Amino acid sequence: MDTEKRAEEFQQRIDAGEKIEPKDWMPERYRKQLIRMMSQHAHSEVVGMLPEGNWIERAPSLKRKLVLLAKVQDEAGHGLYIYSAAETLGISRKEMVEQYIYGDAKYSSIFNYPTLTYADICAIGWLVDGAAIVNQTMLARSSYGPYSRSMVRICKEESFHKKQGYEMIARMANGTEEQQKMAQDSVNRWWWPSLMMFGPHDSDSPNSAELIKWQVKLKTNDELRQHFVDRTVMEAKAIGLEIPDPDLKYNEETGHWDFGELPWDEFWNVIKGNGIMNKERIKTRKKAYEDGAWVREAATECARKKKLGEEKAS
Ligand code: BYC
Repeated sequence: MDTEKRAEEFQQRIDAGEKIEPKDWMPERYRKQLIRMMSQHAHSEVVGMLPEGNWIERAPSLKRKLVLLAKVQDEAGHGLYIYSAAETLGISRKEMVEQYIYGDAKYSSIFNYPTLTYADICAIGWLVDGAAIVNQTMLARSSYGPYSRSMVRICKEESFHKKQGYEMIARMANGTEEQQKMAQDSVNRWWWPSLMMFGPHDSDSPNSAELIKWQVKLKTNDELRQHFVDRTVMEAKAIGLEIPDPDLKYNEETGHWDFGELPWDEFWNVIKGNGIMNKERIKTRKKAYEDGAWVREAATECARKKKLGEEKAS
């Protein structure tokens, strides 16, 4: 069958809501787009451990320390599920990780901001995991089977992360005057970067049209951002925190919250590698990867010997 006919049939399967599985025929561009997006997603989960890991030793109680430790471990797991799902597309984890550490593969802009106070950990749980879950709930219905299935457990865990973040920030917002100030200050700093997680406006998003045609993304960047704003404004109101946007206003006609323009120069600057923490994050990941080389070699050798032993015995 020629490629054009195959592409037509592929699109028909997508339109009928069928999942595409690793051994199915797929356009080369579909494979490439998925590798790009899934590997960026996996890198983000792993690098996302750094800003929060920074506070494990300084969490204010044993309970908070345990919760944070578990959350950070969950993020490592998410990275591993997504790397494994991406490997079904014919690329190795090593290649993906090295494209990121030594190349220019992207990861979420949000992790290039520093965590200055413990309130930032609360705001990350509420806003960053909150934004992630809006995006990932959609990705759980994505057309590529392994990606969508990897999202099921990830969404359950992210939902728990978001709830615990909201519980923590609510407590701070209702705490002492100093705690209230800390909570508000962290919301002021994390609000706009959280909105940036959804990517550029649809009109500036070169990948969206193709990803939507193939139902990798089922909603656009702007649609998801609006959904996040609508639900988060109400949550902020419920605990007495201000959203730092003078243009935020309920629109009776649309039934949505209108909001101000994002600082797009900052967004493009961060994804080009010039954010506050970009260099530090890459340096840390590079060191961890290189320090861990002997572990990977030992594990590979161990698996090789085990397989050899099994072959001899049979
Ligand atoms: N940051 O055409 P566009 C987490 C890039 S981690 C950096 O709209 P697309 C968590 C984009 O890659 C959750 N780069 O792209 C972990 C593209 O560049 P390239 C992370 C961004 O793919 C620990 C260019 O800009 N979630 O939950 O259609 C603790 C043009 O954009 C960003 C995911 O990764 C950005 N924010 O849409 C707590 C979700 N935005 O590649 C929480 C999976 C855009 O052409 N990914 N760019 O050079 C996606 O849903 C989509 O890839 C995006 C972008 C919505 C991010």
